[in-house]
Formats: sequence, C-alpha cells, structure tokens
Amino acid sequence: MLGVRVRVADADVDVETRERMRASFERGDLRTWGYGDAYADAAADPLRILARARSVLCVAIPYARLAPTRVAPGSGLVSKYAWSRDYHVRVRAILNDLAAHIDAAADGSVTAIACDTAPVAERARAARSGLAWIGKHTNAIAPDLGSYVFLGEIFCSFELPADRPLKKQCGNCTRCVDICPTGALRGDYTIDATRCIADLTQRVDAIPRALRPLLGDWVWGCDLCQDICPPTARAGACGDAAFDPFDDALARPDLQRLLALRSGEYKRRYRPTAMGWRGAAVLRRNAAVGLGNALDRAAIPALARALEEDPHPLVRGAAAWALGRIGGPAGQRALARARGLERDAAVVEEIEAASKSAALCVEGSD
Ligand code: B12
Ligand code: SF4
Ligand code: SF4
Repeated sequence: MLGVRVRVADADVDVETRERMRASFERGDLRTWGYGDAYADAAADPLRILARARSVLCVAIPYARLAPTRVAPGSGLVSKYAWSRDYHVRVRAILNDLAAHIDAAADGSVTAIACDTAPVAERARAARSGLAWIGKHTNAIAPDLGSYVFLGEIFCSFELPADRPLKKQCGNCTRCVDICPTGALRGDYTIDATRCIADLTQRVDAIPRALRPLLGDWVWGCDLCQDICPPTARAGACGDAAFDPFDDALARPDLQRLLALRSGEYKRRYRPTAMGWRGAAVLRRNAAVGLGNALDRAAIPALARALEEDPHPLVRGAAAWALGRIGGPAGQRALARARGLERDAAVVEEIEAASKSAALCVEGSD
C-alpha cells in the first residue's frame, strides 16, 4: 500500500477538542447526526475505546485518484471517497495488519482499532500526533499527501514517545470557503454540516428545498473544497490503485439511469461501496435533484415516470421538485396528472409547490 503514514499521539483526554465539539453541537452544526455532550466526552477520551490505552497510533491512508476523463452529458458526480470498494474495509485491513505486527513485537500488548464509525475525534487526534493539520475546510491535511487521506487509529496499552503537533494553519487563504456552494464553511475552521453536500446527499429525509439548487450535479458527497485546496492539489493523485473507481459509470453515473435504480442493481453495484448504506431510494432522490439542476427538458419523461411510479415518497417528492424547476408545459402537465393520483401528503405538498414554480418559468414549447 503506497504512502501510508503513521504518527504517535498520547492517550490523554483532549480537553480542547471536547470543548470545541461541544460548542459545535450546541450550535446545531451536527444536528442531523444527533451528536451531543456525551459524544464529545467519549470522542475526546481514548480510554473509552481501550481502557488501558497509553498511546494512539494515528494512521493516514491516501486515496486521491484521477476522476474518469470520458464523461457523458447528463452524468452526476460521486466523491472520490465513495467510488471504490468501501474504504472502511480496506482501512480496517491495514489497521489490523499493523496491530498484529505490534502485538507480535510487544509481548502482552493489547490493541484496538478504529476508523470512522467509533466515537473518536479522529481529525483532532491526528493533529495532536503531528500526522496532519486542520484546514478551514475542517479536513485533516497531511504534509505532501494533502487532505485526501482516510484516518484510522490503533490504540495501544503500552507507551510510545509521542510525536509533536505541526504548527500550521491556512493563513489568509479562503479558497475552500469561497468555492463551497452551500456556504457550509464559516472560514473560522468550523462547518455547519447540515449545509454540507456530503451530509445532504446522505439524508434519508427530504433535502431542504432552498438547498436543492446548490447541490448541482453531486449525487454522493462533494470534493469541491478539497480539489481547490493548494496542498491537496499539489499532492495530486497520490493514493493507492485500490481506491480507483469501480468503473466510470459508478463515479459519473448517468442521472436518468440512477433515477431508475432498483434494489437488485443497488445491492450488486452500490452495496460494496461507501454509498451502500442508505438504500437505493436516497440515490434515486439525489438523481432527481441532479436532473432538476441540469434544467434539461429531455429528462421530463423520466421524471414524470418517477413521479407517478416510484414506490418511495422521497423520490416522488424530489421528482416533482425537479419538474417544477425545469418548468415548461410538459412538466406542468406531468405535475397536474400526478396531483390527481398522489395520496402522500408530503408529496402532494411538493407537487403543489412545484406547480407554482413551473408556472413561474417562462412558457416554452415542449
Ligand atoms: C460526521 C462526519 C461527517 C459529517 C460532518 C463533517 C464535519 N466536518 O464535522 C459530514 C457528513 C458533513 C462529513 C463529510 C465529510 N467527511 Co466525514 N466524518 C464524520 C465523522 C463520522 C465524525 C466527525 C465529527 O465528529 N465531526 C464533529 C466536528 C466538530 O469534529 P471534527 O471535524 O472531527 O474535528 C474538529 C475538531 O477536532 C477541531 N480541531 C481539533 N484540533 C484542532 C486544531 C485547530 C488548530 C483547529 C482550528 C481545530 C481543531 O477541528 C476539527 C475540524 O473542525 C468522522 C469520523 C470520526 N469518527 O471522526 C468522518 C471523517 C471526518 N469524514 C471524512 C471524510 C473523508 C469526509 C468527506 C471528505 C467525504 C466527502 N468527500 O463527501 C466530507 C468532508 C466535508 C467537510 N468539509 O468536512 C474523514 C476525514 C479525513 C480527513 N482527511 O480529514 C473522516 C475522519 C473519516 C475517516 N476515518 O477517514 N463527515
Ligand atoms: S464538501 Fe462541498 S458542500 Fe461540504 S463543505 Fe466542502 S465544498 Fe462545501
Ligand atoms: S483551501 Fe486554503 S483555507 Fe481552505 S483548507 Fe486549503 S489552505 Fe486552508
């Protein structure tokens, strides 16, 4: 595996991070995740993962790979972190391998691993170990590797000399803040995650209407604030080939095809990726939003079909919104027809709002 980097942090409670996290949760930045004080307390304390922990080995695994170059019109965008085999599997295998070496070398040692899903303030511990520094986009940036690195930890029961934090910050740069389409980044190293496209495309409830146009054609995650970040751009495609896209169609899916995604294809193609945990309907919903943002009248028949036939109200609601956004007589007719058939109150409300917005669009021919 290319470029895996390891640094050592102590296993002390990180009081500063605990307070920073509490403040963030108090503001509602992570509202969609339900995090509160109890999460902040746990995330700042390595002993919650391993009661005898004395050191934490912080690991960065680079995943930046080139995006497909041949992209058909009408395609959506999937973030780099999600287009390959689920990174959790790969990262945990690497962590387990390292932990096995440690266990073999240090007789009687106890180790535990974590990646993403455990209550661990992974970025903060990585910063404490000098593995990385935190940017205004809130991602951990590793020297020479940039921010396209997954983080993992090995908690050890014996003490290793701790590495020192890097003294680096962003200075006057605000590129990530300026490019963020939803205004999620405040510029003070904090984020309103409820506005972040990575969060919005994972939501299992409706995406707030005002934010839908800002998603553009992202259907899973978003890379804008990292692509523009100078240290990340300089690092280039430095990740391992294990993080290449499964295939071009998975990284840049045809939106109309994604709108028709059924559970069989979802299980086969998406389950093995980091997009495979929210269900097929969420991806169909995101495809509908992307088609609405593309403002392409050629998508009206597919959206009209989804509005009448999709089994999930989340998708029917988004299809209605997309038809309203595209507008024109054909969109209006599809909305009027669906209004007579729809029984779900939330979808009816979407259809009514979309009909108003379609009527406001300049009248055009079909
Ligand atoms: C919830 C979550 C999300 C949420 C919220 C993100 C957020 N910024 O908080 C959403 C869905 C939006 C999300 C998005 C993404 N995520 Co995410 N996510 C997580 C998760 C599970 C928890 C994060 C959390 O607790 N957030 C709460 C905030 C307050 O804490 P924090 O960001 O971890 O740490 C802050 C403090 O510690 C503080 N801090 C600590 N020390 C210092 C020092 C200084 C000087 C300063 C100023 C601040 C500071 O600043 C940190 C940054 O705000 C972690 C895994 C984990 N267990 O940590 C992955 C994780 C953070 N995600 C990851 C990834 C890859 C992503 C995406 C890039 C995916 C994508 N392309 O769509 C985006 C990035 C969007 C962005 N700009 O952050 C990686 C990040 C790797 C990295 N290099 O940083 C992680 C670590 C998973 C992993 N194991 O690799 N994610
Ligand atoms: S991932 Fe996209 S939406 Fe989220 S903070 Fe970065 S630029 Fe903004
Ligand atoms: S784009 Fe600039 S401000 Fe944003 S994280 Fe990178 S260096 Fe910092």
